[in-house]
Amino acid sequence: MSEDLESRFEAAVRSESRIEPRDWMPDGYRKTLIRQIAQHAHSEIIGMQPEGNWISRAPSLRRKAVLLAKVQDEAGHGLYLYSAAETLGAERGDLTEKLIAGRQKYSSIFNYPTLTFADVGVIGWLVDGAAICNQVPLCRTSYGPYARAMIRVCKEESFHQRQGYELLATMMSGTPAQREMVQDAVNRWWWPALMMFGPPDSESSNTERSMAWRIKRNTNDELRQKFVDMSVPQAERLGVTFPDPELRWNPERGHHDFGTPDWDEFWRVVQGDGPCNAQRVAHRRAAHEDGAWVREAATAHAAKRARRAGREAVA
Ligand code: BYC
Repeated sequence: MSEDLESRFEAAVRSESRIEPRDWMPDGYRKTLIRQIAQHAHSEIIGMQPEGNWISRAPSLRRKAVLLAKVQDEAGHGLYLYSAAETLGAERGDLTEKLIAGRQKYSSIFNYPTLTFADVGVIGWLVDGAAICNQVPLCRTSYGPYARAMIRVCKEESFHQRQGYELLATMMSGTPAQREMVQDAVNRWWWPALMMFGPPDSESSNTERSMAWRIKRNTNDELRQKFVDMSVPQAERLGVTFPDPELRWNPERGHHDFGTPDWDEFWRVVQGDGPCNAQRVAHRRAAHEDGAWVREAATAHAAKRARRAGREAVA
């Protein structure tokens, strides 16, 4: 019986059918999805902090409104993703507890500080740009609710990327000090953006299994290369450079060659020892604790409505 289920599942994955919440799935598939989707959801929620830092100091009302809307979109992405994880039997409260206890990860990129307003533009351009590269293929991931959430997320992320690029283009047509500010932000964010795609394929423990299940559709290195190739002409157009002396077009490969990110730094950040890890998690913990009364009130209200509906059904 279980062999039957397993071969039906494998055939569905091979034929590019979607696996839906009520379908049978192997335990490892379910666990891998919960791990990846939870990490993704946590990234969206923690990712509100670095940019949120600039809402009260945005240089104009227009920039403030745009930034507010973007940060709010990230909260929405977190909600779609926690909901997708719930269809697999995970509980959102439990996932949040794991995040603030340091037992689940979130993207390394959000452990770096945002020092100037140019960082807001560079996050939109490069961080959302990397997220798009990573997430467009996930619109074809094998698990239905995750794939459907990704379609909407990607539409919003591409809008975010354009707002970042537009902000930077405006600053680049400003004063020399503004141009320097943009170049400085690019210098600080370029390597961490490349690290968003995960460790090199040779060190990625999950890629092979996740690709066989069609949860991941590309390897980490394939997506990193795509991101570099996509970003170089955009940087030229903006008038900034990337801090990598090895970056150059390779006509034989038809791709850009580029240097090696500092993988020791990556693992330090992933293991909790980046510039802002402690601050990010402490802020999330405080927000969770401050929101306890809202959750209690919402639960009590839902319970009361359910009791009333029950009484009415009996009457
Ligand atoms: N940071 O075997 P690997 C966004 C972990 S936010 C931290 O390659 P996998 C946005 C990895 O989890 C962008 N940890 O893993 C929001 C694994 O550890 P565990 C977030 C990382 O899962 C606001 C170990 O390293 N996007 O969009 O096959 C504003 C070995 O790695 C990182 C997503 O989450 C990292 N960078 O592949 C703007 C997309 N990289 O779990 C933008 C969905 C790796 O075994 N996620 N690790 O303990 C993915 O596509 C995959 O999870 C990854 C990693 C490509 C990230």
